Amino acid sequence: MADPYYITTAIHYPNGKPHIGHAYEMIAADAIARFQRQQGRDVRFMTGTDEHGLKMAQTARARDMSARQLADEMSAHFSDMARDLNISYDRFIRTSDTDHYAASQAIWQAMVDRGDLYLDRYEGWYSVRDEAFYEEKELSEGEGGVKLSPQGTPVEWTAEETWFFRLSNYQDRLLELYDAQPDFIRPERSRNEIVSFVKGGLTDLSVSRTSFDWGVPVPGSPGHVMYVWVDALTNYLTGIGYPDLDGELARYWPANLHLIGKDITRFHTVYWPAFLMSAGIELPRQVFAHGFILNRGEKMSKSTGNVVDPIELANLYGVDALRYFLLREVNFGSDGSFSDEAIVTRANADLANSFGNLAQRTLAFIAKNLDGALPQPGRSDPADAELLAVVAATAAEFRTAFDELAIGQALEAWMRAVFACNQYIDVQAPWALRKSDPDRMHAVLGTLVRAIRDLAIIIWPVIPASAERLLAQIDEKPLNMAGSAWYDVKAAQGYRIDPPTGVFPRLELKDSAA
Ligand code: ME8
Repeated sequence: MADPYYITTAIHYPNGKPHIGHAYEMIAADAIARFQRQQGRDVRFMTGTDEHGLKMAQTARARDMSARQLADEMSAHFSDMARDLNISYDRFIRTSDTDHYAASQAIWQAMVDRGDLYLDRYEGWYSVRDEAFYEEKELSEGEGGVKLSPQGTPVEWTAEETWFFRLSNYQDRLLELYDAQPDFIRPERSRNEIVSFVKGGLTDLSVSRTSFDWGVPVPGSPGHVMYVWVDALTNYLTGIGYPDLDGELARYWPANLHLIGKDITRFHTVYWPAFLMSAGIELPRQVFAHGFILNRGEKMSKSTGNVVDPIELANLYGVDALRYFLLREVNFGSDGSFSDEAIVTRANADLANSFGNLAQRTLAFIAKNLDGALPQPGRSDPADAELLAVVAATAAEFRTAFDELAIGQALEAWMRAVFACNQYIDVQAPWALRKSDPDRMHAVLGTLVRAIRDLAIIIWPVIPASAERLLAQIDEKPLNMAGSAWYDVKAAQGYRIDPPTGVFPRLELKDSAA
């Protein structure tokens, strides 16, 4: 049976509509999930919405609706977006799902059984926007003397009786973990930040609230709901059947990858492993913190009014142009910026003018001049084998880079092979060979069809719909990794290429802000 691979995104707060940062995270995770499926892994891919907590409760109150109504309304925007962006998740989890309550209460009970939870009075700083507690020493002063969290959000003084988790007991074990498993936190910047945070000492964590009731009830403690991050993190277990340890959990846990944004690294690499250690559950293999997407270099916020609707961008330029742009242009793990111009320029240069043009020229030529029949072996030249060797080397480089989550590097390698094909077609000029040397023309076109097929399969995880459309023109599928046999089978079947319609339209600049 295929090797399992479990990948998750963060679950997103549905207190408003999704923004491009949410889209980016889903797209990156989807590309990784598809890549792993292509490698033959049995992939389980989960995304969803994080619906409890004070932020949701307050937003709902301001809109004069219940938190559940708000969650229902907004969560649908996230699942719609996932569908529109072609996100191939296996489960879209909502933390208001019934099975999630059972899972959260089970992990809570396991932490109680370990002796890690106790009741005490909490007094300290809380940021509703981050749903996070902070220590005085972490705060800075904003305009008008307002205290701000390290994320720049306002904090308020909070005092209530709550349950505490003995996080302070886990400092040594966490440092051992980071040491023994250097890949547990990636990239390096996040790892360093977390190691120094934990070295600085850990205080116990307040893990329940009594001032509102929109959350998972604490078992046996009326009036307390769990701190939203306790139940939120548990979603990764709910999705594979916890507390049942024998079913899907036995197969898919530990998760191979939690993909998250850099602002929530602490929750995933300090709190989450500590909760799991306490509950006696294995730890995920890796947490990767991607960077932030900026709008023309600026942080997006409702108050600045520069928040862009990802669906609008996808409608303007196409889902695959957006997917390709985000994964090609943003160095994975660092921040990156987008603008309408940058999307159009990148999609036109790489997809329309390079890969699209290559495929269109080749397939249209075959449809017209060979009546669509796949080219015969013809008279070969070392240049043919050289080109196919470049493509094969690219496939290998792409695989290695993608496996390492060096996604931008993988796409650069792919692009280099596309260039090599374009150079080949220009030098070999099959259109000039039609009359002068048809035998050679066959060999050139046959080489190109094979190269195009391989390049479309390689790029499929990133631009699945376009790659599938292109592959359909040569009767091929993205999950068929068996290389050259395909060509001979199709040729023997007498397969004919229809006059192709272009898969990558040339984009014109529009204005998503308009
Ligand atoms: O943090 N660019 O939810 P969230 C890139 N519910 N990524 C961004 C981004 C941006 N501009 N803005 C946000 C939460 N993100 C919690 C997670 S997980 C158990 C609970 C990322 O809706 C952010 O870093 O605020 C996070 O990974 C995800 O989007 C959801 O953010």
